[in-house]
Amino acid sequence: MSRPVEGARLAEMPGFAHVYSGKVRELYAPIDPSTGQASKDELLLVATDRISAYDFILDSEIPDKGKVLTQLSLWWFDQLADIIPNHVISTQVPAAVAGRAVLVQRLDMVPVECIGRAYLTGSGLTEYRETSSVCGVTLPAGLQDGSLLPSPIFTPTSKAPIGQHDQPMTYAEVAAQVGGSIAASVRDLTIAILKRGNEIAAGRGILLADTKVEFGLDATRPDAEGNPTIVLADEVLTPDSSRFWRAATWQPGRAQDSYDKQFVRDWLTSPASGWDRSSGDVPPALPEDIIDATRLKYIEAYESLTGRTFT
Ligand code: Q0Z
Repeated sequence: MSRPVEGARLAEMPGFAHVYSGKVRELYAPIDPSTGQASKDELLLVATDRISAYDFILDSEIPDKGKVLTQLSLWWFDQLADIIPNHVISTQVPAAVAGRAVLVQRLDMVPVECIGRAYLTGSGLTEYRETSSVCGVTLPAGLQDGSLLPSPIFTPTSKAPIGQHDQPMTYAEVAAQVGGSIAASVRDLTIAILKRGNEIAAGRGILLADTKVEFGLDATRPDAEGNPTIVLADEVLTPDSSRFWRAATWQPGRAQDSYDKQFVRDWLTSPASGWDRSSGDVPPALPEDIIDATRLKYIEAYESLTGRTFT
């Protein structure tokens, strides 16, 4: 990574204890003023303006990216509310992180990256070319990069430590790890979320090729059989958790342009950047015009999907 995540932490967060740094987000726990102890029930999830490309966190930030993605996630949670409850408690957060943080219910996380794919690309395409299947799901012959799948598939991965790549799992492996009931639920929920996402996005000129969702368990809300309630956690259907493609230029048989990061990728791999992707060197900082154009892409995605103006 091109710089220590530690140095990117957000200062001035009295009343909150830093818990964890992700690649582009930070996790804090509210401190109970009466006991001085970090809460065990709530977390503050903060989206920064950091951006990754080609598996590097770049030195440049994209202004407003954290706000746009947080507001988009919140909008999607509402669109999905009839499918699954979500972890959001409040958007009343410290001024330092206004608009890009949410106070959430701390859950027992299901230790599986739940990936749904509506179109074939990336690691799914690589596995398909080697085995005619993805995560144990057999697919028809003749699919290409970007092909629409006959129906959305569940291709879970095991969570790997930061910096390492997640490993594909079969559905049977998920069931062995979390039990058959939770496995069937997270599989069906992942596909239902991706289907709803695409139903809504299609009318707005955007395809959601695939998405990663995370679920948590709320044992304080048992269902009729005594099973914990499954809750949608983390972010949902954002460009950081999903591949967004422009419907108008979708064309199977070639790599699709990324809706949000294409200017970044094109510049990094152009002679203008002076960067060699295969060198192992960290990528250079982005020029201002690439930063500005990318910021506008995130805002455009938010405004197209939600029909709202980003402020
Ligand atoms: C999410 C992550 C990061 C943001 C843990 N509701 C929840 N309950 C318990 N744990 C989590 C959540 Cl969302 C949880 N992550 C991923 C890391 C910033 C989200 F640094 N990890």
